[in-house]
Amino acid sequence: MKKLKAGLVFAAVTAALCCGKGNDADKQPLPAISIADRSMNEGNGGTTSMEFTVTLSNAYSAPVSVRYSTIDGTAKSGEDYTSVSSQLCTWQPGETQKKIAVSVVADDVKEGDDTFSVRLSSPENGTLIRQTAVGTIRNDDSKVPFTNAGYDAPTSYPGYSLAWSEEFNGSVLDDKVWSYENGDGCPTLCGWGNNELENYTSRPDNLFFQDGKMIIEARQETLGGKNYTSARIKTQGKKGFKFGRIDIRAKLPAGKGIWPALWLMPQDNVYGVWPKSGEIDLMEAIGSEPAKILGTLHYGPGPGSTNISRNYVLPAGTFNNEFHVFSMEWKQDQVKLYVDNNLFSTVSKADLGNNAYPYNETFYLIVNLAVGGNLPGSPDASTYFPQWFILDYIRWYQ
Ligand SMILES: [Ca+2]
Ligand SMILES: [Ca+2]
Ligand SMILES: [Ca+2]
Repeated sequence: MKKLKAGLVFAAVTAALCCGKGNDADKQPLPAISIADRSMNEGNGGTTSMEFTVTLSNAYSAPVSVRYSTIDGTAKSGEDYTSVSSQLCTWQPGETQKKIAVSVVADDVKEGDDTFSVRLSSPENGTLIRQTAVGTIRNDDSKVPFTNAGYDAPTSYPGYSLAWSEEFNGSVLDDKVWSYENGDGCPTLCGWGNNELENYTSRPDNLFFQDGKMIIEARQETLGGKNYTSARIKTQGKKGFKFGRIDIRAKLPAGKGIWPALWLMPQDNVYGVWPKSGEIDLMEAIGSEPAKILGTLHYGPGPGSTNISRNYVLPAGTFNNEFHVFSMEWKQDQVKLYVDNNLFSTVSKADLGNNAYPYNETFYLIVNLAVGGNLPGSPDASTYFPQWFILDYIRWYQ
């Protein structure tokens, strides 16, 4: 009782000290307005309401209001959520907490954890102390979005018969044919010789199967001191190739710093260490140029590579919007490269001049999806993750 009385006396004195002619609101500090981040699962149908809590530091005797708008991040309005522009949020006298609801599009398609922002502006009877909140729509899906559309190769060629094929129609990688190459290449070949930024793993997060396809997923995540993960597999010591025709049907990823490759290295270094015994890059792509692929034959005395590199640009569309077939027709003293059976590079023994021609030997296959590195440069804010390199089949005719 005594305490309460003292309090009342103090309040009265404070009021008396103040200017005297103002209303009740003048005696209170303006509340500070803050909005909190929000993170939630996307949901799997219709829409999900993402509610942001907006708080006043203290109740106020007059209405307090603020405007709010959404800003795209990796989440895009219209696609991932419904944008809001300059809406009003009002606290009635005595209220301290309000909710701002943003409608999120809930689907069953795998994506990254996408973000957008809610930004407060134009406060009335308040001051902004935390103006922007990040809303994270957490991926809760496992189905990679793609269809089987695109070029498909014939299943026979005159003069050839199928010697081997990998259809990727199962649910696990055949370890009689394939091995994973994990890590960052260190200590012997850090960054895999190209200053690549990824850590390769054999986790199902980075390589998995869906709808008769093998999918390598490049992810933006920290693991083993690297900021990206992906996968790299090879047939070294398990399956060798020499001459014939190889068809590989694939749908490529895209984006700055994304680097998918289908390539062959010599089983035995008959002519000496790289690049003397050759390297055949049947297909590699710089993700920032999604309509173009490169086909490159490396050779020469070293230590760097001499090479013959040619490219193929699609007449329409990009390599990431549907499947294409990357092929190599290979015989004694000649390698030809194709996209969708369009020849774009022929390299013959004579083209190597006085260098050893190393391609009349057995090679093994490598399939990988690199992130960053000397060829594509680093990813930037425009690069979306995850990225998917999707293989339908590898067929070898002889
Ligand atoms: Ca979902
Ligand atoms: Ca989704
Ligand atoms: Ca398949």
